[in-house]
Amino acid sequence: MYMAWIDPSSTTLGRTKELIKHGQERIGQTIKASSSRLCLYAERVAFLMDHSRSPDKNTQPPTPTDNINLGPSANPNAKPTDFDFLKVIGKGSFGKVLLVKRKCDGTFYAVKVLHKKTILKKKEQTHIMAERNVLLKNVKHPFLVGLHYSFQTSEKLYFVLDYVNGGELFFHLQRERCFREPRARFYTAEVASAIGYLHSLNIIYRDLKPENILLDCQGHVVLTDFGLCKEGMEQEETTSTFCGTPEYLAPEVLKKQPYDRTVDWWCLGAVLYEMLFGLPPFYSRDVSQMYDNILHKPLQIQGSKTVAACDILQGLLHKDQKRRLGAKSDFLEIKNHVFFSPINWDDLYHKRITPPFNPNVAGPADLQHFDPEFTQEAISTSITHTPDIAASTSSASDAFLGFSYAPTEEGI
Ligand code: ISQ
Repeated sequence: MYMAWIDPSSTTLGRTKELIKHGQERIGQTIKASSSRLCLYAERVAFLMDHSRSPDKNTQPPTPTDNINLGPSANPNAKPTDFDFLKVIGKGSFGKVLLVKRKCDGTFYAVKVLHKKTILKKKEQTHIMAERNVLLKNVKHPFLVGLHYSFQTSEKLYFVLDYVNGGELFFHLQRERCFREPRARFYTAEVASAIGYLHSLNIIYRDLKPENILLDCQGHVVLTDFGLCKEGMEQEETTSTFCGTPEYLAPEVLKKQPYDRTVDWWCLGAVLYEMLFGLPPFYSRDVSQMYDNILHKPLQIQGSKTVAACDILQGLLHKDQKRRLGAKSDFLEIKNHVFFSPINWDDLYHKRITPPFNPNVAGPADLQHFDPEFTQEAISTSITHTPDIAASTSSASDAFLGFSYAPTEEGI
């Protein structure tokens, strides 16, 4: 039973208040969302750990020194001391994303640091893991963040990624409230292209939202955290796991019913809707009301949007996954929708379309587009009481030599 609800977005003042409130809530949600993404990452790594142990060791409780199969990206010679750790640019309960500078050549990277221990606590979730791992696949696409290499110490995993400094799409969306159709179309097309590629590798992204969509220095889309995707599922297979921010949950995910790759097309619709209207579809500050809206409320499209935009939103945000746009021939259906008729997909893929907005970053270390909540945080911390031994040869002290930061509570 739900309490009586007056939709504040039905009045202009109400909608403005709602947008402000939503913006404030978003700051908190970015942190929660990061944590949910990392939770997925943890599941994946826990799976890897489970399968990298020998059968007799499988009966033993795992220890933080377990080696993890990081696949072809593993660089056994890399270590934390190779880098100067400069800023926190994202965080969640399982670890952080840090801006680093590699000492040998001065190159900036984003390094995702995950704690093996926290991941191991999630071990009970390993049954939801797919059979093969994204890390073991050669995933490379112009709109997916590049993984340069990875390494581990006894307690942590390090993923060395492209540093993308045009800011979160969400950051720009908050500043401008909403985007006009051509701009929204451009970002949606680049995102769809990346999702189509992941689907071609049997990877379901499943966690698409503005916080996961970054812009590079030219204004092209870069999706992060595809390493957290569900993968290994053939076209007809589904899964019934759940992780994500409620706003973008597809009805089947909410109902804990099996879902498939069409979940990503729902999320694409949710992102496009938010770009065009400034609020997610079915949004309510009351989470149970929002759940109810996602499950039962017909999609409402207000204002002067084109027929093509309304039609693609109706198609992508179809509550029945079997009737959703993309259910029959996946990315091809999206590509061929009239909303994307101005897009030349080949030019898009090759970045021959000039982005509609230039983030104007001064250089690779320019952090102006990142949330100060993250960037102003001192990096670490408890380096003295959580010594981390490089899994290969480095000593505990060696493992921390590269960290040029002030102590905080969690540590890197
Ligand atoms: C790369 N650059 C900036 C921020 C990031 C966040 C997560 C993953 C990769 C990133």
